[in-house]
Amino acid sequence: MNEYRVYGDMLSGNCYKVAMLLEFMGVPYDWQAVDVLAGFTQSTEFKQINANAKIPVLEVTHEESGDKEYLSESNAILNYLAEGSTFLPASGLPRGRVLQWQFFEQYSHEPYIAVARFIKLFLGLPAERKEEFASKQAGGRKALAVMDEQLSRTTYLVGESLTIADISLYAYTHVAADGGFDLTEYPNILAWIARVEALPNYLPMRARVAS
Ligand SMILES: N[C@@H](CCC(=O)N[C@@H](CS)C(=O)NCC(=O)O)C(=O)O
Repeated sequence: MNEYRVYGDMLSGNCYKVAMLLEFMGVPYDWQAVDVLAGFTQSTEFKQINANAKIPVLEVTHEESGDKEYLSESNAILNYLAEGSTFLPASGLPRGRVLQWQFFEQYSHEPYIAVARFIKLFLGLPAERKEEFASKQAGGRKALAVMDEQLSRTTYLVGESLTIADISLYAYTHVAADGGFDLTEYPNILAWIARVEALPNYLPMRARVAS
């Protein structure tokens, strides 16, 4: 079996997605904590494994050769790891819909909800970023409404069982309050969050964060 190491920060939803999937799949992995605020992602050393200087990065050590390869972009990592499992439909429209939600997450959800959360929670809402924080609210609410509508019709985002589409969107949605969003306006999202959290091997975001 290949060996996996994840370079990440558990408070980053993009990194947490990867840990969440590995736990759901019961696949062993090593977690390498990276401190973004301390600037490690910008180091020459780190840029050798991701020229784009961002976490998460998955390190894959091949069983036979011992060679190491690296994969970045959280949703690409989820697709690679979930291949052949119940978390990724094998083909056709269900597979297309997983990708639909993952592209939605990166373009219409994360740039609003994750960025608002970063400005408020990590930077403490400094005066010079208050306008930017406010500008994220409408887009974030629109994304949540789109999800809530889908979840009024299906148990999970793509049908009746959990896929990596849910993992991609759960990561920042369940902590959207950190970015100033009121999830009580979205009852179907709240019910979906409770369903995800009741699944076997569910890993809470704060599981590996020192208190
Ligand atoms: N599209 C990327 C986004 C990754 C990303 O923005 N990572 C942040 C942490 S959440 C990061 O590493 N920031 C460090 C930096 O930009 O210097 C993904 O989904 O993996």
